[in-house]
Amino acid sequence: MSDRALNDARFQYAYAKYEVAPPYSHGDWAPGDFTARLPFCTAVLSYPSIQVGGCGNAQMGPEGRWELKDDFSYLMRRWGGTHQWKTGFDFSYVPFEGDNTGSPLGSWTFPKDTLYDVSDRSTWPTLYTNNLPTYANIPVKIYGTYLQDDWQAANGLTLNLGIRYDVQVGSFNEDVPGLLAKIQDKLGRDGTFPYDVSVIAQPTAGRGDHNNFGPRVGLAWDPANNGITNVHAAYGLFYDNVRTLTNFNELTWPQAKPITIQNPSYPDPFGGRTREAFLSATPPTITVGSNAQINPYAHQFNVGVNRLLRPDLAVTADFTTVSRYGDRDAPEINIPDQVTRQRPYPQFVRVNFWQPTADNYYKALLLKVEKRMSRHYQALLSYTLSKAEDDTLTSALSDHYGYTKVRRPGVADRRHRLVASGIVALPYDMQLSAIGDFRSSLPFGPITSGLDLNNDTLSGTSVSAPANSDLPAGVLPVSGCRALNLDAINAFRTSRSLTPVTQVDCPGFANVDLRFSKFFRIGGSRAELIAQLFNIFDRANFNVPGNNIGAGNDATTGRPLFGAVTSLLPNINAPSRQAEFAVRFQF
Ligand SMILES: [Ca+2]
Ligand SMILES: [Ca+2]
Repeated sequence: MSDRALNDARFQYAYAKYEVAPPYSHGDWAPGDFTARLPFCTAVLSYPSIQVGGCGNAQMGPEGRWELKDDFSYLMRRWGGTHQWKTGFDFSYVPFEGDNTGSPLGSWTFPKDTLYDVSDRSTWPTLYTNNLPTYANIPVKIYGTYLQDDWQAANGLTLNLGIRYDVQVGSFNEDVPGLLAKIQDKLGRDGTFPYDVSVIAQPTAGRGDHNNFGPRVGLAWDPANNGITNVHAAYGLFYDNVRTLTNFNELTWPQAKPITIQNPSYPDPFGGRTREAFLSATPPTITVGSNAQINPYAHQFNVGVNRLLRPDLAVTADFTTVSRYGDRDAPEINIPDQVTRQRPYPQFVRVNFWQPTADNYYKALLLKVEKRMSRHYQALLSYTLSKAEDDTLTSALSDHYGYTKVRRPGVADRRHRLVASGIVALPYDMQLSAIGDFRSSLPFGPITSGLDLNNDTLSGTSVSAPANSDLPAGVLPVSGCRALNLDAINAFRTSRSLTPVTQVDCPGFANVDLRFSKFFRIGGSRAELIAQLFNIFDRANFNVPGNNIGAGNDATTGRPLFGAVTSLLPNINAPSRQAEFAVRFQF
């Protein structure tokens, strides 16, 4: 617009669709159109070692995005220095629909790898579930706007000041009756709640989150203004998107009309009744969102210094903290009163209630020494000291009734990580490089199998994996390889005539790769011969150890399987030593 002002306007349209089609159908259908898919469905038969049947988990999920974005910047030399002002807005309309075929012909769980035999009770199914196909349409409007100033206050001193405002409309199922009415129009069925959920107590009258102001400040300072030392610090408040896929359950349970029967009769689980007749006599399990749900938000803080020791050698130290609040917890709020055993809402069985009480914390110190390529070699050494914690509700503590908020290690918490790499340029166009990656152990979450030790009707919580069942008193979620209470674990094991655990494996990770290459010139083209060795020390990098406190012993070693590693880490580049040779031509 001028030599000081720049405007940048953009528009985009994007479209994506996930298609999980029934096996061999290669099908592509509109979401909510189940007629062509249902003939592919059979009942699901689950045996301990194999599952057969179903609808192939068929799901159709188209999502579009219409985005309009504008950024305007203006350079100003006044007010004590140079200011680069920037402001703009970002608007997106995101239509998103999705469906799920469910298990309309039912799903049976059998206790043995044996066919059902009417005369052998040990082959009878233990569980029957049935969910009808579901559909939801949750379009969202996303608005963002900001103002920022990059202010060069003096030579070597830059300040960044800014504020951003974000709001998402539609991301909180704000209008449940309206959304259900749209489903009714689309499917011609089940668009209204068959049960009145307005009886569930809500902390606020309406839904939505409109106070998402995010201030940011930053500073970069070169004290001598000579490029040798740089001190920087920054703070910001950031807001996360709510993923609408996670909002489906509040709209789909009325359509799914879920049925769960323990120890069902086979092959007719309803005992001669129709599905509807069976359902009408059974209180449902429902999902309700709290009106107080918000966009999760994070306070991020960073301070650090870089310094050049020599023109080719630099050191960096950075300290970062992230405190993130308001993510979704889903406690079951209809557990019986501990004394009277009455459920607060007797017309329902379980009431899964989404509320913004899941928090997490991360802090890290990063140290780095970097030597640029000179005198035929370069090298990098970086070390990270970090701690990740989750602070969420769990019902797994057997000495507490119902839910308790517990701060414990995050599943990806690694305390130490060291990465070293280097490249040496050899004569005759040859090059040798190596990288080593060393990490301390991950934590793991001790579990038990389906136990309700505190009699709150919940055998743990599935919200914060991997706590999926009540833990013995004194054992905390995800405390394996951290503050594990082995005495409490062994008290539990001894009471069940299991061998006490004396050793818990906490595998670290170590890997070293080597790469050699030589360049050739063949006429006018160039070739590179490459030899790579991965995991040169043939190190076995194990996954976290067995976590079931009630596990028996290894048949060979006699050692309890709890605390013993039995498998390698998944998805690692080189589970064992590997060599790779390649030739690359450039022409
Ligand atoms: Ca907010
Ligand atoms: Ca329990």
